[in-house]
Amino acid sequence: MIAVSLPSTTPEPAEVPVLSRHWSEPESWTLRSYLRQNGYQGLKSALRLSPDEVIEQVKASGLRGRGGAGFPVGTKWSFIPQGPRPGGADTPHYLVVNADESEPGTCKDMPLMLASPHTLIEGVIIAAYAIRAHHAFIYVRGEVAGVIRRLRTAVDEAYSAGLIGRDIFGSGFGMDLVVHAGAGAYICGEETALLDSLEGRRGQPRLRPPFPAVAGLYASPTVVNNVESIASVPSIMRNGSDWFREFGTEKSPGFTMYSLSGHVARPGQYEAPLGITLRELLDLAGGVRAGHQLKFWTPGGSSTPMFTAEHLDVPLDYEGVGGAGSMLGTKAIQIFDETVCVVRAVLRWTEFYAHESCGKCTPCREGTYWMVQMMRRLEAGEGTEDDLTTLTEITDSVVGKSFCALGDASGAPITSSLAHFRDEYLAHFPHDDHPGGCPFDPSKA
Ligand code: L3W
Ligand code: SF4
Repeated sequence: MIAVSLPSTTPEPAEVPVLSRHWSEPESWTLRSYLRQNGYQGLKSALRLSPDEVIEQVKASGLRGRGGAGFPVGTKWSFIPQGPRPGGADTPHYLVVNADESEPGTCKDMPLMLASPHTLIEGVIIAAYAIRAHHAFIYVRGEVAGVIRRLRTAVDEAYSAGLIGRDIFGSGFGMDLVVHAGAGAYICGEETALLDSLEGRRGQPRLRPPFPAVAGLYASPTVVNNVESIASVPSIMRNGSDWFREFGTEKSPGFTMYSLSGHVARPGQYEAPLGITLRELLDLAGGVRAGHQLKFWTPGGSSTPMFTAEHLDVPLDYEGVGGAGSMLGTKAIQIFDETVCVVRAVLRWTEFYAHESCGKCTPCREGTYWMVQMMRRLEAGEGTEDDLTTLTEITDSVVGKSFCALGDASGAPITSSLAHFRDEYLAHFPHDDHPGGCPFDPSKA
C-alpha cells in the first residue's frame, strides 16, 4: 500500500503538454510515479470546495467535451439534479466514462489510459464528487485487453491507497469505480447505446430526450463523458479556470490531443491548444511524407466532412460547424496524399458504417447498405453520372432522417468527397483512353 500525503504545489506554467507531459517517464502508469507528478492534487483541491463550486469552476474553464460533440462539460454536470432528489433521497446518480474509442483514426484515449490511467481516475473521482455520484463506470471497448488490464491495476492501486472507497481524504465522500469491458461494437460509443450495453442489453441507441442527465443508467440521472474530457479536469482543479483559458480560443478554450495518422512523417498523438491549424500540426509532425503532397484529410475521423489542401489554415476548434472553421469531432486527423484514390477511401469508410449500423432504424440500416452497393459500383468503374445522382439521393434519405449520429455520419465522406473530388468519381467511368475502374496504382499508396 502507498501512503498518500500530498505536499502543496506551485501553479504550473500554461503551456502544453499538460495531459501527456509525463507519458514518457518510467512506469508513468503507476500510482507512485503519478504522485511524483502532482497526482491527486486536483482531487485534494476539489474536495476543499462544495460540489456546486467544483461544477462552477469547470463551467468557468469553458472545457468542452472531447468525444466529438464539444458540449460544455460543466453545463452537462449542472443538469444533474443538485438539490433534494425528486425521486426520493435514494435515487442514485451515476458517472459513466465513455472509453469506447472506435471512430476511424481516433487514437487518443487509449494511449492516455495506458500511459496515465491515474489522470483519468483522479478526474473520475472529482466528477463523481461534483455530481454527487457514488458509483462510476469506465466503459472500455473490449478489444483493448492491455488497456483494460492497466486500468484495473490502477483502480486497485487507488483503492489500496484510500483514493477510491470510503471517506476519501477525510472528506466524508465515498465512491466505487468499476472498469467494464464492452464487446466491440462501434455503436456502443453512442452514449445511450453504451448505457444499454452497460445494463447488460444489446447496445442500441435510445430516444433522446430524455437525455442521460435526466434518465440514464438504470433510468437514473447520469453523466456520460469522454475519457479526455474527464482527464482534463484534475489540471483545472489544480491550476484554476483562468489558467485553462490561457490555452485555446475564447469559445474553445484549453489544450487537447490530436491523433495524426496516414501519410504523415511522424504519426502519433500531438497535444496542442484548440484552434491550432493543420499547417501548424504538420510542422510538429514533420509534414506530409517526403516527396508527396497533401490531397485530403479528416479533421475528426470519418464522421466529419473531409478537407483538402485549401483548408490548411482552418482553426481546429468547435466553432466551425457550418462556418469558417472545422467540424472537429474527435480530432482524428487522417492525412492522405496524392497517391490515394478518394473513391476507394470513401468506399472503405462507407463499408465501415454499413457494418456498424445497429439496424434499429430503416434509413440507416437500408441506406448504408445501398450506399455501399453504389460506391462499389462506382469504384469498380461500372457507374454512370445517373449513379452519382442516385448515390446523393440515398445519402440524403439517411442523413438527418436516422435515429442517431451514426446515420448522419455515414453521409459525411460521400457528400464532402463529391463536393471536392467529383472529377475523380468521373475519372473512374470508362472513357476514350480508359477502360473504366480505379485510375490509381494501389501499390504506390
Ligand atoms: C442534457 C440537453 N444533455 C445535449 C448532451 C448529450 C451528450 C452531449 C452531446 O454525438 C458526436 C457525433 C459523432 N440536456 C442536452 C444534453 N446533451 N443536449 O450533450 O450531445 P450531441 O447530441 O450533440 O452529440 P452525441 O450524440 O454525443 C457525438 C461525433 O461526435 N464523433 C465522434 C465519434 C466517435 C467517438 C469515439 O470513438 N470516441 O467519439 C465524430 O465526429 O458523429 O456527432 O452527452 O447527452 N438538452
Ligand atoms: Fe442504429 Fe444506424 Fe439507426 Fe443509429 S442511425 S439507431 S446506428 S440503424
